[in-house]
Amino acid sequence: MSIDAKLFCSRISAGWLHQFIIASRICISHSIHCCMSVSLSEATHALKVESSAPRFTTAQVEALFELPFNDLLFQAHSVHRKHFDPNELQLSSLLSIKTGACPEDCKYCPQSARFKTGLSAERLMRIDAIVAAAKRAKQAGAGRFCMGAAWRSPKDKDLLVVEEAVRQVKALGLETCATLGMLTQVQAESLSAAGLDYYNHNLDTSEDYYAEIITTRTYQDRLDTLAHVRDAGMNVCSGGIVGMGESRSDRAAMLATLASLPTPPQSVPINQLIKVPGTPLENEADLDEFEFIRTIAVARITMPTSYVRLSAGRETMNDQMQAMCFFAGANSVFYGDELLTTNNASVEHDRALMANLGLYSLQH
Ligand code: SAM
Ligand code: DTB
Ligand code: SF4
Repeated sequence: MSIDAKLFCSRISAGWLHQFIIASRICISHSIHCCMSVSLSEATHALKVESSAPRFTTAQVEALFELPFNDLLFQAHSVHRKHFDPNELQLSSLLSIKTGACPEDCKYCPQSARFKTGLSAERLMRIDAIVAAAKRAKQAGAGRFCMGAAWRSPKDKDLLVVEEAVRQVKALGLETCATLGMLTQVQAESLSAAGLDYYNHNLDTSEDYYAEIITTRTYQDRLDTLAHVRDAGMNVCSGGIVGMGESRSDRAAMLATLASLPTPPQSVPINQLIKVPGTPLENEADLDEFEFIRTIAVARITMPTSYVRLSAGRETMNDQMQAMCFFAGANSVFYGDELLTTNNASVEHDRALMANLGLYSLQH
């Protein structure tokens, strides 16, 4: 090919790319507009909008990922400022109330009984011990307390214990959250009646990549649990894990699915895989840091009124990386020295980081 022909081709493709970016911006801002008008009408009229058309297609979300980094961050931060105080962080503390020996085969999870991770299994904690931990979390500055159990789904007798814990934790003035596995509609209603504010149940990845990660329950099972939680009137906390070997298209598909739920989740945790020795994903390659920040930014744009939580993985992220995630629209973190069974960024470090960045905690 002659030099002129090469130049011609590169101009055509550069021009095409430019047109594509402009077209996708129009299309994306249209989607955002639709998405926000649905959310606003929901907030104002408390109506449930059950739309069959997805708010975002995977292709639209992929187009966001493809934007030049600065354009993506600018757009995400603008959306963020429109809906939130950009210097406010929601702080949630985690407690593993029942640890290990889980029958499921989630390849990332140190608590699956199928992998030798050296974790010692523990029974469901006593209510007084759970409440004591919640008091410490509140003292340290948390606004929400999230109780996690390594169950496929809770037994009804265990649910009674969790419900009493929810009542007592709530009485301390904390918001409550639980993540206990799959729920039936009746179980979701029972937790809601006990006063549970949020239920966490992650999609974890795209529908297509899901079978690479978990075989003991289906994607539809997860969507069904989210529907039960939503229908029981609780807030949904649902997100996923990145860095499990999935493609950008998988990350886009997961966010498109979350953003297109009948109501987008009120809270969206984005976890970076913690590579726990003994799990099948222990040697997974690191995800590029810019790609992680892009994922946060795209979550913010596609779910403008949701809290986006910079979740697992902060222990190994430097302050600059976390600051970029906050700029990109993350406005919630897990706060406390531990996650469920692994270390989190320490409270001491987080206090210093928040002071350094001028961030303050959301007053619930
Ligand atoms: N057993 C319940 C379930 O699976 O729904 C609740 C607890 S489970 C540990 C909650 C979530 O923690 C998982 O859905 C996953 O997103 C996240 N998680 C578990 N192990 C992780 C890891 N190694 N790295 C990042 N996130 C992880
Ligand atoms: C979520 O999305 N991440 C949290 C919470 N929801 C339950 C759990 C992270 C777990 C990290 C591995 C561990 O500590 O066991
Ligand atoms: Fe069990 Fe939950 Fe871990 Fe899966 S993620 S193995 S269901 S504790």
